[in-house]
Amino acid sequence: MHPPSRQDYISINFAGQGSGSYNNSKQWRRQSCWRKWKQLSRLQRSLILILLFICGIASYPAVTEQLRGLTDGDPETDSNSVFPHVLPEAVKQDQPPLPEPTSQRKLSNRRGPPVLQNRLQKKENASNTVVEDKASDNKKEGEEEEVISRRGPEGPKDGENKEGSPANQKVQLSIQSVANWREAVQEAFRHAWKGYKDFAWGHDELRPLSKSYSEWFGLGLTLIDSLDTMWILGLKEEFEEAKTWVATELTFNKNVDVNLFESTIRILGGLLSTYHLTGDTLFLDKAKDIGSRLMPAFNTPSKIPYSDVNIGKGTAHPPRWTSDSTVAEVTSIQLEFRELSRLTQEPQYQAAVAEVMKQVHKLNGKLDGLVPMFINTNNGQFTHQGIYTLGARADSYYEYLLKQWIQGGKKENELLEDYLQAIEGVKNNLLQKSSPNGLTFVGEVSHGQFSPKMDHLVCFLPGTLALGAYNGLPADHMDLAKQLMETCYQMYIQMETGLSPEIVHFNMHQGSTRDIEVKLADRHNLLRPETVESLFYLYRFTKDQKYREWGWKILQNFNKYTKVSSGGYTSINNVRDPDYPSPRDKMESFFLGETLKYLYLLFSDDPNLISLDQYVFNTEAHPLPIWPSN
Ligand code: DMJ
Repeated sequence: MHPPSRQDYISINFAGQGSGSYNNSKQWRRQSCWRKWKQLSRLQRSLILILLFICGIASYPAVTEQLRGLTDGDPETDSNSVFPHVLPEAVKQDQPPLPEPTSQRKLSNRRGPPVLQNRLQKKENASNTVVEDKASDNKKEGEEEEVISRRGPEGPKDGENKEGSPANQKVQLSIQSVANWREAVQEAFRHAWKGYKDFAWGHDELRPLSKSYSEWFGLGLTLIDSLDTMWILGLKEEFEEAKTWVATELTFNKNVDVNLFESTIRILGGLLSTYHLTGDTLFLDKAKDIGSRLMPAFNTPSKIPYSDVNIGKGTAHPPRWTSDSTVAEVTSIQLEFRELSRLTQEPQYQAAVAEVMKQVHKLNGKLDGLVPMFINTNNGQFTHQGIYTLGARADSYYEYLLKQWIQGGKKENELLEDYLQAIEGVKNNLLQKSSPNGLTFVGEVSHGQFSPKMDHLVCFLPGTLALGAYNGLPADHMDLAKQLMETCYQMYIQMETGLSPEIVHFNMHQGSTRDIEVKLADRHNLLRPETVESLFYLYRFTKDQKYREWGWKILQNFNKYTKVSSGGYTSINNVRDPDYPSPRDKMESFFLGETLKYLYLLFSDDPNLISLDQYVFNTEAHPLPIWPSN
């Protein structure tokens, strides 16, 4: 194993050692120039000023042309301006190609105090209008050709951009920019894959700094999670070598405990979707193998599954300290097991997961359709009641209500009822606005008390709401989706690294100076996908280019602060310190399975590349087919 080396991080600030002296010497130089200037006669000073003025006019076009070639013109994406750290040369070369600069891009990229942003944007919006902002009107994907937004000749329309919020800003992008962004995602994937291949091949997760790996289940988790991403991104060579590993090395006949939920969404989901995309039965055979080995988890007194299964021994158990399972875990394995039954024509998989939904549907202890976080595997009742969140331990329950309904052809009414009721529950109990800028956010309720805490995990919700609205659910779900999307983006862009922390707290009292606070323990970023996932849905349904722009900013920030030069990306501990974000030395499998896949699809111009009329994504971004109606 190689020890971690500082040069491995893209984000290390070598200037940190001497930043004080850099500032001092600059100040000293400024003072001495001023003294010399004061010693000149008035005539000398006037002559110098006139000369400078003439030189400035003469060189203006050349200078601007030159700058265009060097930077995208955005102080934030220009790595040495806002974040004054020094990047190692080798790492700089790893940066993806920069897109064509456009005036609108520059406007939308501005960070800084939200109040100031709003003021600036109000002014800018008054003079720059881009017309295309197609709201969701339940058009089928691909029915209308995508229009890249263009500046309208007629100027601003009535009602456009009145609020001046970043959410209402219109963005124009060139086709070339977006093509470059797709390439940048492919490049990021290749870079991540290189690290995995060089140091973690066949293991669960890459540890990019120590150039080693970590095992969770010992099943090549990253490789399996990445299969369909490689297929979608068109990385054929990489896909073929991974497929060879699956064919020759992957075995589930192992004496290992795996988590039912994690192995279902990542392994079973990954194999099923790869089977559908490729038609290669290798993946279906492997999916059947892991699916049947997970079934002992359902042998409990209540039929609510245990959290852990030994896939070699065929035994299952709850965690050592409790007989409870997590609600999100037992209710977010349904898409995969239902699909396995459909493909194999063996009903036991679907029956097992349907039983869980049936029981949860009937349970007492919900708050307006919102579920607690734990359920007991002996008596099938909710436990530790009183906490209601859309974050960890409950999140994908809501997502899978909607997605099962879509998967099954919108016939299963109980799923729809539970979903609609839960969204009303969110609106009535968890939705608030922050101060001073009125960002809409989803908080939590703990024993009757509202807490303005929001996990990054909750950022799946804008995408899910938008998907529901696209499938005919109330239009106000789309309005809420747009508001929450803005909030999730602000969770990134208001941080010094431009990357979201794991958890934020919103200010609600009048007189607050900033909307978002982050506690010390919550400052990490695990390369999670939820925000870019939602950006993908919002873009697909609205065709508003700003969502792509936001995704591009996020990808750039991942590249700036989490990319490891020898290969791979790393989770970081501190999104508030651009000089030393404190890498964690771990690349989660969902970075390849989800984050990069959603980014690529966000930048794709082909609505038929995983059409949302044909596929529904599981909670690990593995697309599964919507069942044909008969
Ligand atoms: C993934 O495993 C899935 O997206 C899951 O639903 C939530 N946690 C991670 C990503 O954040």
